[in-house]
Amino acid sequence: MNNEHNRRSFLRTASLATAGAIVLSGTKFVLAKELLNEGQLFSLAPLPYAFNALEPHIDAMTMEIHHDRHHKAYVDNLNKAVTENKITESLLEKILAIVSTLPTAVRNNGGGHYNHTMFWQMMKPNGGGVPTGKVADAINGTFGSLESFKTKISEAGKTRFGSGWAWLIKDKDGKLQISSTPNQDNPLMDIAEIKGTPILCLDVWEHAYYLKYQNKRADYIAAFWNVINWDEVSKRL
Ligand code: MN3
Repeated sequence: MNNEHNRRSFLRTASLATAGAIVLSGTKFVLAKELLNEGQLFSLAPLPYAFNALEPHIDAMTMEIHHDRHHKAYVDNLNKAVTENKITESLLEKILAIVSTLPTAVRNNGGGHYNHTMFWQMMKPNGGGVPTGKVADAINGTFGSLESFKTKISEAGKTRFGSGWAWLIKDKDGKLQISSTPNQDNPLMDIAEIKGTPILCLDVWEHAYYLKYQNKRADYIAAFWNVINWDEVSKRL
């Protein structure tokens, strides 16, 4: 399938979508620019806590570079890609669901923006500890114990070759599953091997840990459990 074929398929999808949900055509570039002027493109939210708030587990310099440079670059490049490709859909989830029909820049940077926005929420100062209530019940019910669950997510992160993410997702049958994705792919994408709603995510790119942990990804993953935000996991469950 060539790009032109993919583009035509996408246009058909677009025309079937709810009016105004997706606008993509050669004549709609002006609309994309209008949205840009109105500030309707994607934006980088501030980190919800101070850069040093996760010390000593995740260091301040890593957090600052990770948020202000890496995440910002995904947002800037996503905006460039949606403008160049005349995509005015503002719901990132909808874009990710048809990402196989779109240019690679949308996949990489749309995923990068979605994943990092979620990842900042996955951690909090004085996080960690053990989950209670429905999270504890769901984890114990599916994985047997918290320790077994943590081991499985950690393995998914440790064994992801190169760069990527580990996930806890809820699949279409409501079943919890652990998966991992390469690069900035995520379980909302139509190209994902295992699809579902993201409940928990863990960034295992080197930029997430190299300054403090160098090549010791396992140590970084162990530290993540000391800052995990179980309230956020609960909200997403
Ligand atoms: Mn990252």
